[in-house]
Amino acid sequence: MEKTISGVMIECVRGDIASQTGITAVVNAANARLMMGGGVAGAIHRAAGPGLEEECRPLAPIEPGEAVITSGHNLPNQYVIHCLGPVYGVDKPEDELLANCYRNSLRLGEEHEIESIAFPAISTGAFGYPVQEAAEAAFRTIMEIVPNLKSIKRIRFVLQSGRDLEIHEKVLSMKS
Ligand code: AR6
Repeated sequence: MEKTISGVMIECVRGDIASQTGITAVVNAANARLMMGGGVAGAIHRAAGPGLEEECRPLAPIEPGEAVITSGHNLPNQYVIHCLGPVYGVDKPEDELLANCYRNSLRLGEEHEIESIAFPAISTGAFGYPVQEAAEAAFRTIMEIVPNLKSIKRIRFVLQSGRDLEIHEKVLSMKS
């Protein structure tokens, strides 16, 4: 599913965040140490190779809501934007911290004049954020920012499961 708002195409697809060809930057649902982890952080680091951890080391630790940028190493993308999502029920206010992940990722993307960016559903795995609530916060934030974007023309959400894809498509379809 896709939707164009203020000249920016926003789309939801089912897939693997580590195999997004044709996308300038992919976003990592990182841990504070910016090291290999499970889920998204495992897939991204495995595909990128050990050079990614090396580049990340001096940038860590990061705080919930913060984002940093590195090159993509062996990924098919020029950049990886690493952000630390909130742990649901622990890092508060979680909706604001999650919104900061999207704000800071898009800001870094604009600073590096990227054309396209792909996000996973940050915080909805190991960090326990309910998918529907996370999708509401993500799209609400993106809709606020989209009119101000200059270089970013495409925002893709990459969901691992059919259920998560369906939830994101439903939430996106209600936004304008
Ligand atoms: N591609 C797209 N989505 C994925 C993939 C993938 N390859 N793998 C998992 N997902 P998570 P978090 C989905 O746990 O909740 C890590 O261990 C997954 O189904 O990766 O922010 C780090 O080291 C879920 O919906 O990120 C951190 O410690 C979503 O991506 C911690 O987990 C996010 O799941 C971060 O937790």
